[in-house]
Amino acid sequence: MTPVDSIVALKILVAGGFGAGKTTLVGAVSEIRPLRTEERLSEAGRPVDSLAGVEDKRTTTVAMDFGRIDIREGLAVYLFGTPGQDRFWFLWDELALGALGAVVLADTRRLEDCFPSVDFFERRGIPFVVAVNRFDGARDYPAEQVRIALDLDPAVPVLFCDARVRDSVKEVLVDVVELAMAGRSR
Ligand SMILES: Nc1nc2c(ncn2[C@@H]2O[C@H](COP(=O)(O)OP(=O)(O)OP(=O)(O)O)[C@@H](O)[C@H]2O)c(=O)[nH]1
Ligand SMILES: [Mg+2]
Repeated sequence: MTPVDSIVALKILVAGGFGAGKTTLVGAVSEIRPLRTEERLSEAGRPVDSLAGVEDKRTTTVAMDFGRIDIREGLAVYLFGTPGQDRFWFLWDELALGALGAVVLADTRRLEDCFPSVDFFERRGIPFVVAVNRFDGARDYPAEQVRIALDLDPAVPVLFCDARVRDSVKEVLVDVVELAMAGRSR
């Protein structure tokens, strides 16, 4: 067993637009019971937050999601999922404190919703990957097209995942961890 003092813990943020699947992703991969802060969506939010594509969605994250996974022995990842609604932007700076990397979850049916997340991490120099969450019925776009649409730096990896599937999410996290570590050793 790895001695406790040699366990490395990394903080990774999971961001992206409203309803992109952030809470789903943290829940799919976490080895502890994830902490959730879901509140019911109200009628008042209907004109503001589009539910196109996720019509069954009943709740939204109002503070954060929290989960943990051991990527390999001695390397733990603490996952912090951000709230998707714009009115919770004030929480982001605090959530981002100490984050070594991030996943920007994208839904190709409304790619523009992840612009603010991309912008946030670019400005703060936090390494991130863009992970396209493959929703059923959404058109598949090649990674290069997603990169162009989001005007991403060539160094930003574009990946594909299913936020509901543990192994798929784990692969994304391994890539973020590698990216974060490469950045730190430079
Ligand atoms: N078909 C499909 N549905 C998904 C997938 N990921 C998430 N969903 C569904 O999409 C809806 C939104 O998922 P959430 O995980 O709540 O999204 P979120 O990004 O946390 O939402 P906010 O916190 O409100 O921004 C839920 O109804 C999920 O069941 C996916 O990969 N495929
Ligand atoms: Mg959520």
